[in-house]
Formats: sequence, C-alpha cells, structure tokens
Amino acid sequence: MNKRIRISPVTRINGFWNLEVEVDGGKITDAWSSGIFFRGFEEILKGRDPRDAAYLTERICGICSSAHAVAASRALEAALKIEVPRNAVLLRNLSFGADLLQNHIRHFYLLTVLDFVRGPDRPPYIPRYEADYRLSRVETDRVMNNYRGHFEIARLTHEMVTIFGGKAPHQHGIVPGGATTIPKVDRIQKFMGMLDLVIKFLEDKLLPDMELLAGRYEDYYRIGRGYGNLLAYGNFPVPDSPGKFVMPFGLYTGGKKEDFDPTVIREHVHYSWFLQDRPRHPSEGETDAEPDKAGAYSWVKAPRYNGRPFETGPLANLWMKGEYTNGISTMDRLVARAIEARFVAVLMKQWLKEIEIGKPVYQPFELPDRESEGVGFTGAMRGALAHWVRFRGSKILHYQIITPSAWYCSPRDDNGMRGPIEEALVGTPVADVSNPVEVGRVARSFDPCLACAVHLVRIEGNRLKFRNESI
Ligand code: NFE
Repeated sequence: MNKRIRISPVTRINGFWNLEVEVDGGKITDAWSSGIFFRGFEEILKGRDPRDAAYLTERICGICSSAHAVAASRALEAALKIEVPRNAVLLRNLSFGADLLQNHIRHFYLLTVLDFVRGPDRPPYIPRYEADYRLSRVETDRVMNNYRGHFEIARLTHEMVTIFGGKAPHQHGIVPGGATTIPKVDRIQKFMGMLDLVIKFLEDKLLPDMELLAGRYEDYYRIGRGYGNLLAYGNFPVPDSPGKFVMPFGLYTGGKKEDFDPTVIREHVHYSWFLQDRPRHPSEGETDAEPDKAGAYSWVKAPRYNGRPFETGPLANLWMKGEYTNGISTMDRLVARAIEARFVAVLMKQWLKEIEIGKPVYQPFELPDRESEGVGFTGAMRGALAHWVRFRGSKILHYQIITPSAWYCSPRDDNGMRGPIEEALVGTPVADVSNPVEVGRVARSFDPCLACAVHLVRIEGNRLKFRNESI
C-alpha cells in the first residue's frame, strides 16, 4: 500500500528541514527535500566592505563558519591576485582543520550514532524510532560511553580553533590577505598537545566505533547510493605551491573522473521559492524571494554542474585524492568522513612543525577603485563551497554563495531531476512506516546543514521575545 511519510523537522541536523517520502511495497519510491526557512545572506552583503565578507559570511552557520571565512578571503584574494604568506597558509589550514575535526567528531557521535545504536530509555534519547538496533548490550555501552566522551574532545577542537582564531565559532583568525594571529612557541605547543589528544580519540574510539557500525550494518553499503556523482573543490592549500591543494578539485560521474570547470555551474529555481528567469551562473545569480510561488517546495536552490546533480563531502574529497574508492552509499559516506578526520589531523601535526616564528602572516593590500570580480573555492567540512564576489572600492556590488548542502539538499531542478538526497532515498527499504529510521540513516550520512543551504533568518515581528531583557 502506498503511503506518504513527512518528517518535519528532521532532527539531529543543522537548520530546519522537511523530508517527505512515498513508500510502496516496503520501499521508498519518491522523495522531496525541503529547506523550510527563508534566509537571504547575499542581499545583506550588498553595499558592505568586501574585506568584511569573511566575518559576515561566517555568521551563516555555527558549525562550518571557518569554511566561509576561507571562501570569502579566497574570493577577494583571487579578485586582487593577492598571494598570502606561507605562515598564513599554515595557520589557516590549522584553524580551519580544527573546525573540520570538530564537525566530523560531532557529526559521528551527536548526529549519526543514534540512528544505529539504541540510546538509554530516557530523554533526550527518547522519543525515537524503534528500529533494528543490531549492537549487543556490551557494544552499545561502549559506543554510548564514547558518545559521552566526545563532548570534551569536540570542545577541545573548538579550543584549538581559538588558539589561532581568537574565538569559536565564527573565528577571527582568517581574513583576506592572510591570518591575524602571530604564532608563538606556547601557542604551537598548546595546539600540538590538544591535537595529540584528538588523534588518540579518533584512533582509539571513533574509528573503531565506525568500524563496528559498518560491520553490523553492512547492508548500508548498498543503500542510499543516489546518482553516484561526486564533486570536490580544492581544500588545504599546499604551502609554497600556489594552486596546489592536498585535496584536489575534481568530479566523478558516469564511473570516471573529470576535471572541474567552474563555468558550467548553474542554479535552477523552478521548484524553489525564488524569482528567476532561467538557470543562472552564480556570478549573475539573484536572491529574490517569492514565497507564494506555485509548485515550489524549498528555500534551497538547485545547483547543477553541466545540468547534472552532484553530491559532495569527505567521500568526494577522498575519491579525488584516490584515498577511498570503495563505493558511494550511506555507509561509504560515513566511513569516508571518519577516515578524513584522521587524515587531516595527521597532516595538521606536520603543518604545525612548518610554522616559521617571526615570519609574516599577512599580506597588506589596497581596494582599487575599479570593478573587480573573484571566486573563492574551498572544500568545507561538508564539501564543495564557493563564494562569488563583485565589488568596486570598498563596496560589494554582487555576492552569491553555493554551499555543499545546497548541492545535496537541493529540490528538483528545472528539468524535474531530483536533488542528490532525494535520489539517494529512492529504493531505500522501510521496514515499518511508523518507524522510518532508514530515512534518517540515508539522509544524515550526507551531513545536511540547512543553515548553510539557505542563508539568514529574516526576523518578522517582535525581537524581544527572543531575548530575556532582565539579563
Ligand atoms: Ni552550515 Fe556548511 C559546511 C557550508 S553547508 S555547515 O561545511 O558552507 O553544507
């Protein structure tokens, strides 16, 4: 019997998201992904100083803020052909890397584990979907113990962000032209000590727990495959090698790799609550809300590469690097994220040793009084992120952002093609329609962030209700 299930909002993700699926004969036959709150960050950037975009766009999101600082800085640096000093490359890699570790550790324990492991029978672990929890009592206790332990480790990764970034989230260490913190021996040592603890946690707890889940839920290597299209932008620049990245740019589609061509990206909005005449390249894209648009069902636009939907994230990064090519599925996404965390953490030890005390961290520059344009590409925690900026002197004229979550949480495009998560859900077995735990397992493997996918709540009405005036 055909049944439509609506999960609204989807919990254990960032932001507000609806998923709707149609189940027939025990399998999902269709799916709709809907970003349910309006933002409009690109609009507030117009008229601002382009040097502020790094700090302003960090406010898009609390969990991946460093990635926006990197993308906004690179966009301005690309427009003005600024080469940042070697130390700045290292410091940015380190503070962004610490934020990436924060994200991956939290995603595994806080957001993923409870899809597979039966938590204690008390809030906040209940209510929950009752499901085929497959771990023994002893194994469950072990994973839940590490779940509790991860809070301190995730806090530590945020503290690492503050060592070179001043604060977390929304750090102040990454700016156009370089970095803001002068590296000193005590800071480097402190960072190293914390990094060692994080690596130990990854090796002793997270990776073994991931392996346990992957073994017990082996069927999830065949579930949630989706289109099999992967997209990665260059991440972690290699010091002294301009244009070279540890994680390379690239695509994987139709079973083979392709080079990345930024000119063939378009955003479709036929099913999104935006006005727009045709699919547009982000350098000429608009953010004009049209909340009553007939047929639309999401605040997320539908980015497409050469007309095709792509997923992005740690799996895409490791695939382009040749470090992980086991498959594209729910479990492969989770395993790749865990592997990427350790991979980056180990690289960070090396970068720390390469910092040269006393050498510059910032390249000063002027804003010319002519129209300039640039794009900042980066791998964010969740994958391919880019900012497109056009400005004259100290005023931004145009700004567009495409986040990783926009790529994979997108609704259908102008040709009616489903977004990557919608497609990955089709074919997923649902054993019990009143406990559709399988939907969350597939969807969360992508690490969706709807705060990023759409960009800033417009507060209507009285702000006072959000604030306790007596404090
Ligand atoms: Ni809000 Fe983000 C990341 C960006 S979204 S988490 O990583 O950009 O996908």
